[in-house]
Amino acid sequence: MEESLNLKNFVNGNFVATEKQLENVEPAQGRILSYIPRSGVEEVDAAVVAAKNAFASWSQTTLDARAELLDAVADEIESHTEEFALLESRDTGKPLSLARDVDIPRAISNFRFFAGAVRHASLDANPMADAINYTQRTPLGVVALITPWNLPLYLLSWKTAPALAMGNTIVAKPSELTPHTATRLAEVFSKVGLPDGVFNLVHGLGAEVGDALVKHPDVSAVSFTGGTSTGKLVAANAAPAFKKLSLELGGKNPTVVFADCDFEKAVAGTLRAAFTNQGEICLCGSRILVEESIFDAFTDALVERTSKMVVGDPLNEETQCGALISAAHRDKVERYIALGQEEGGMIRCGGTRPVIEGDCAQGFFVAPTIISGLAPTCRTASEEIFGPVVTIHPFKDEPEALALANAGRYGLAASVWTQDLKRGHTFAQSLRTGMVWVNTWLKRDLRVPFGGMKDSGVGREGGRYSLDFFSESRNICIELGD
Ligand code: TXE
Repeated sequence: MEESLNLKNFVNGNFVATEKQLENVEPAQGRILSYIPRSGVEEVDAAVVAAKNAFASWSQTTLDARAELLDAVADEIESHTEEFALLESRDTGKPLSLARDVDIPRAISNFRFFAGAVRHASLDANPMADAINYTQRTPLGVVALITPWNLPLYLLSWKTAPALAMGNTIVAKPSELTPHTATRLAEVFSKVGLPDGVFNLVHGLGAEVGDALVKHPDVSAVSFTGGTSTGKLVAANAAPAFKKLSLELGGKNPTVVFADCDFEKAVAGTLRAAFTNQGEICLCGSRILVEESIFDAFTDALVERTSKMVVGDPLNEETQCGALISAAHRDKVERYIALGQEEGGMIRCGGTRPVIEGDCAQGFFVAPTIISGLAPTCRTASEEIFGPVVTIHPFKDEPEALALANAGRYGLAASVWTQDLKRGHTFAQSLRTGMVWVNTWLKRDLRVPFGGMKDSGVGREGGRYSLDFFSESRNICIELGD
């Protein structure tokens, strides 16, 4: 890491520096980790031109050739898993063990999965008595991929793999808070022989680089993952040119626990859903709804388990909860803890900054926090906090649980805990969320649709949904005559 303190953009196969730079802070230590380009319109233009020029030949390569390259990318990342995991952990503050076990392996499988998906994809033919229709899928051109800081490589690979597989060229803009693994990915592309200009990377601020990319006339589609208010801006900026748009935004996901659940399994699952990655995952279960008859016992068990979580240096193997992404985000999370108390809530555990000694003394840590006693409609219980803070609420029966779970502006994901399979099905089907897990959380199958309803976004990613997004489906009708 020390050699690469000044990160560069990657444009047309070359690493290029910019005059202006931004500081990149290591969240667990509160110190500068590296400097990144503060790019602007000029750098965006150069990257789009490179991508546009590369499109003509890349879009003509065979599916097999593209799939082979994706497999080579996966192999290359895999042989450097530990290096990628360390970069991700230092950039985000997440536990190294989590980056090693989840982020990096999932990024690798994204490349392998989409290599396989295009190899095995088939298209429709719709015969008529005197003609035949067949569907063709053509790439879109230059696509902009804008990604957040919570799962940097995982989410970038989730978009990059299908975009390349379908023959598009890319300008990627990672979060300015987590530039490292995206830069390392550019090196991998270079190493495996991806033609120049097919993948370009422009670092910088959202309001500068992201904004210019979304508005660029030669960008055909925008795939964005980030906050809901930024998503609104991106949608407004993309609309005048009718760009294809995929928005994966925020959530305030309910975890619904019925009295007939497997108690131990439900406590463990609720804990995982609440605090994995410091609660900084759009899918985290931050509104815990528990049936009245087990509410006290469940809350006590959850509080006990949460209080024992190891918070601290992400590089320690036993750490379960690392640092939050930035001082500003830590402050925002703390404001919600204060608001929760003003709104009448009781802090059942956490609520403070843990004291961490050594290198991480100045890191942005918040202890995992559970708040009870709040009205389910209050701000703390309905706005996205995106940190290790959850609220817990009792419900009396299934209709009330459903009304509470479906309340609010978001509709991303939910998890439901019950041993009654019929109830699991019917309740899941009545939820207004893009994804529902029953008796589990964050179990991922890369073929299934991923995305949200309401203010949680527009469009679906995953499997054929991603392949559809990154291509135009066209019909060709051939008259066969009598
Ligand atoms: O995200 P932003 P932020 C939520 C979470 C968090 C809040 C804000 O609640 O507290 O969003 O986080 C780029 N045009 N999520 O401010 O700003 C930006 O540079 C184009 C949920 O960090 O949405 C980054 O690359 N792009 C989420 C990306 O957008 C712009 C994950 C996301 O940053 C832009 C992260 C603009 N005008 C935060 N402004 C999830 N769904 O998982 C910024 N960007």
